[in-house]
Amino acid sequence: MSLSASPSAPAAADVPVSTLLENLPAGLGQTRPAHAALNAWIDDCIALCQPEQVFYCDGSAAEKAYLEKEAQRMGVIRPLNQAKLPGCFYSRSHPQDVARVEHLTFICLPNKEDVGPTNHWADPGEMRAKLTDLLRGAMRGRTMYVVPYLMGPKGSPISRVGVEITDSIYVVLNMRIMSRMGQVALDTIGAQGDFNRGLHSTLDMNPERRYIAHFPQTNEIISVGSGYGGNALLGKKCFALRIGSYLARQQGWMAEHMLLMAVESPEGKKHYIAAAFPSACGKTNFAMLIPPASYQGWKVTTIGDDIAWMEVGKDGRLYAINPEAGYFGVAPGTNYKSNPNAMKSIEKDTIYTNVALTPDGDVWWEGKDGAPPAQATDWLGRPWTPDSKEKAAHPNSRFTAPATNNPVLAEEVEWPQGVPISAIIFGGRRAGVVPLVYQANDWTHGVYLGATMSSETTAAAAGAQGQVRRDPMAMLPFCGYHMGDYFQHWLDMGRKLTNPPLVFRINWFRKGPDGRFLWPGFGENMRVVEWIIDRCEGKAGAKETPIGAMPRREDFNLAGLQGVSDADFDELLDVPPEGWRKAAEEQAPFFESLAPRFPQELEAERQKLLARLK
Ligand code: GTP
Ligand code: SPV
Ligand code: MN
Repeated sequence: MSLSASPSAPAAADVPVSTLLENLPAGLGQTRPAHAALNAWIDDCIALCQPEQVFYCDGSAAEKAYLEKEAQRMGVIRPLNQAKLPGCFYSRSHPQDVARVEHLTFICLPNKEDVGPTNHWADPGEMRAKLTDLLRGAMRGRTMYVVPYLMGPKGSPISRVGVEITDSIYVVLNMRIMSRMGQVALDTIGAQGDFNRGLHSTLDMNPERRYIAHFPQTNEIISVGSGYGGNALLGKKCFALRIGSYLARQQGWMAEHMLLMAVESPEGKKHYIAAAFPSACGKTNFAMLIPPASYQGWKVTTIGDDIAWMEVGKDGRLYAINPEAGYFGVAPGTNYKSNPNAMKSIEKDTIYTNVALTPDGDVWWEGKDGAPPAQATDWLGRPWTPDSKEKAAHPNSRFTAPATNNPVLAEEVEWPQGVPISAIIFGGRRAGVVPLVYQANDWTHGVYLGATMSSETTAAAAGAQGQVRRDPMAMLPFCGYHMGDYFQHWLDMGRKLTNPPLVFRINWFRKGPDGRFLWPGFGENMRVVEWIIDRCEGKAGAKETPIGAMPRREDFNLAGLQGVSDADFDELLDVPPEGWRKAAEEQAPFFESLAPRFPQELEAERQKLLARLK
């Protein structure tokens, strides 16, 4: 966390742990919650971790001002150029703590079979014992922060509360952007309401002592050894997705890695779309899309950019809320051309992590607007120039920005009942084979499309990049139980949905033989949205293909589109039969790996596809 972390050989011991809070204003951070079970758990954590100080967060403005000042004094954040970027701060993580760590992420259930082959399993008792040892006295000389947070709109039956206990002031400052943090959460649980318990300590940031452990049966998370992103901001992937998906199956709802957008036509008709793309595959960009100039009168607004919690409404439709209150977005590639609304969202009150710093206190990353700065300081604190061989910003460098900064934030974000979803989109990053867009024949076929999704890996997780891997529903790293049971849950939800969303598959990333993206993407993705909405309204035509319904040229709005030749368009929508036969055949071992919990209905879909491809 140090801004002066040695770039070449970062020894864990060099990284200063957060020091104690000083000059604590009277009355701030000292009010214990009025919830007996919460207090008992806090006391257990204090006894175990032995902090020097405990700070109870209330989410107030006074608290924010004080903690920002203290975090600066500790060297955890530094102010950026306040004339250019008011309220913005710069932060660097430990050089070996820059992304989610899937190999160190565990689901702890008594039966190994219940987590399935796509998760790492640990025995709950053994994992708890190991982490208890690591946490014993871990906060000596440190401040322990108690961070209550509400996931979802106030008063929503779909919303849930978590409490994160952490020794990282950086985590506190991020959680207060990413969630509805403080008193509102305590008010929601009152004296005895249910809440997720999340205990987090950075320890000494040593990757050898890093574990992200989930205990779904007790609605509990313990995370040690990392201070970054989804590893440490426990409301996000740990609670909202891994624990959330487990609770959702038990309780009959859905927790998904999906953006939520509202699309309004010139006639004033609104549709809500949920879309699951894997990490760093375009959710934030799509959620903030600006329609091209030829789309006069169309309006896209953002409800969420990463996570959706959904349940069946009385009318048999699927209703969704965004549990989050901010964006933890990928910085590289974000610019005024690709995503102007994101750029405006990060102009103020934003924390930038692992980007590059310019001499005038501004931030920079690969793919930002304009020429690269003549000189900068890279994400490791080293001098950088455009001639440097290495990237200035880490590929998984991120901004943390409040959703209220978004110029196109949807008014619906606060709706307690959520928004009714017209269409679900699954999308991956695939250079070949998968067309720009096609439609599932029905819900079951849609579940099959989600279940068979694969995508090239990105910098959002530690490990090799650009390798095609299966990522069902973009949930591979986030499903808190057996993937076969998860598919069955999707099918079961379909039976409860008398008016289900239509399901589509998209791919913005298909490449031509010359290696160039065939589709311009970003704002132009509106053309695909229009076809999808017109399908929902029964207006747009399509051709039936073995894989699903696809737009013909005459069904698709190409007016004013530049840079896509007729040949490009044909290739974007090409369904190479050999490639598809191979893909369908390669699904068999994956399906078998999930037996006996793999739903036969999805194997039947695979057989039908193979028959249609003959
Ligand atoms: P997480 O926050 O990790 O869940 O990622 P995300 O799904 O929100 O991805 P994001 O929108 O941040 O995009 C990640 C990368 O994909 C960025 O580098 C974008 O520039 C790029 N990208 C997004 N949309 C498109 C698109 O339509 N076409 C192309 N070619 N690239 C895109
Ligand atoms: C992702 O990886 O899907 C993210 C970033 O949204 S993190 O919060 O680190 O999981
Ligand atoms: Mn994500």
